[in-house]
Amino acid sequence: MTIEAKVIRSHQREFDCKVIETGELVKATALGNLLKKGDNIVVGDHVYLEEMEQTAEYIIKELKPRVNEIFRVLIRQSKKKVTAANIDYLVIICSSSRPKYVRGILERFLVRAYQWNVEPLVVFNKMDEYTGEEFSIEYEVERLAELNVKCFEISAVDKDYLAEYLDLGLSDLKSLIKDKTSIFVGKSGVGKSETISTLSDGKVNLLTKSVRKIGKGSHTTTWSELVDCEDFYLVDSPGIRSFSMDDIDPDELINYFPDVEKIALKCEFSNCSHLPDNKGCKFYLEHDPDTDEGLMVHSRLESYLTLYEEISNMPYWEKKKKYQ
Ligand SMILES: Nc1nc2c(ncn2[C@@H]2O[C@H](COP(=O)(O)OP(=O)(O)OP(=O)(O)O)[C@@H](O)[C@H]2O)c(=O)[nH]1
Ligand SMILES: [Mg+2]
Ligand SMILES: [Zn+2]
Repeated sequence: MTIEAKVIRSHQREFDCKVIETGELVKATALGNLLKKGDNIVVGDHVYLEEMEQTAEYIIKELKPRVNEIFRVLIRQSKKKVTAANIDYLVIICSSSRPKYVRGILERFLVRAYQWNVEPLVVFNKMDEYTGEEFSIEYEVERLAELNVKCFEISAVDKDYLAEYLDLGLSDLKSLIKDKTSIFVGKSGVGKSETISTLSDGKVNLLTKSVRKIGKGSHTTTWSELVDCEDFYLVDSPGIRSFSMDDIDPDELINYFPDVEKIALKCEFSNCSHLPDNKGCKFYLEHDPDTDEGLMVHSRLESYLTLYEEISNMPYWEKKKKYQ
């Protein structure tokens, strides 16, 4: 008899699995031939287990196809290093006060969401301290309108804070992620731990500073864990938090800006850099100075061009270009 289970922790060939039907936690070993060399079963994977009658041990017989994968590319080996699978949401947390809001970090995580094929959710936290002087939450949300990303306005320290600028608040976030598996990302200090604690009604207080240090200090990118927060699940893994984009091929980057790509595809110039001095480039034809229509995509285009420039100047991609 085979049993379906979800992998919640992995240590080399041994896996902690949660049986879907009963919720029981069991340890299982993967068959050697299940995986291609170098690949691994990761947290979030759905597997089929079989219990060995003599030893009462569980063996992973089969890996269910993945809905999506969280990965980085090991560019020199041209290989994907997968750290988690079957993730429902990438919850990108931004601070609305201190540390100050950095649009570029939000953009980087949006790129990852599209690259990984995971739905992004954007959370503006610390709204109890928002003044509107340093950035406008309405503008930041408006510029993402084409992407149809759900944006939330919350205060992790004040459960009763009601959204004032956006349609969605804490209770909406809570019901959306219920029974789903999410990854929480964002710059240090934006309130990831506080938000997770609030969303779990204080039941989960796991991602403390000391726990996170372990991962950082030992330079391991392999551990990752699925945390059961009762109402929802989250995946914690150090590799996911990195802002660095150096594993992305600059020529692929446009695929991860779907709103910009939509217009870029209409640009009549092949190999257009879409820079403002390119006369006739579709981006600037769209821009109507009277209505300001098209300006929002310009703001996204700007982010795209900045990231494109940054990645292209990474030693690896620079070298690759030279020898093409
Ligand atoms: N005023 C206010 N403070 C908050 C809010 N959310 C978090 N904080 C505070 O901001 C500080 C940082 O919050 P954390 O939850 O530790 O931030 P983090 O994103 O987990 O940071 P790292 O673990 O370093 O990545 C703490 O002192 C929190 O109490 C909020 O909504 N409003
Ligand atoms: Mg934290
Ligand atoms: Zn162009």
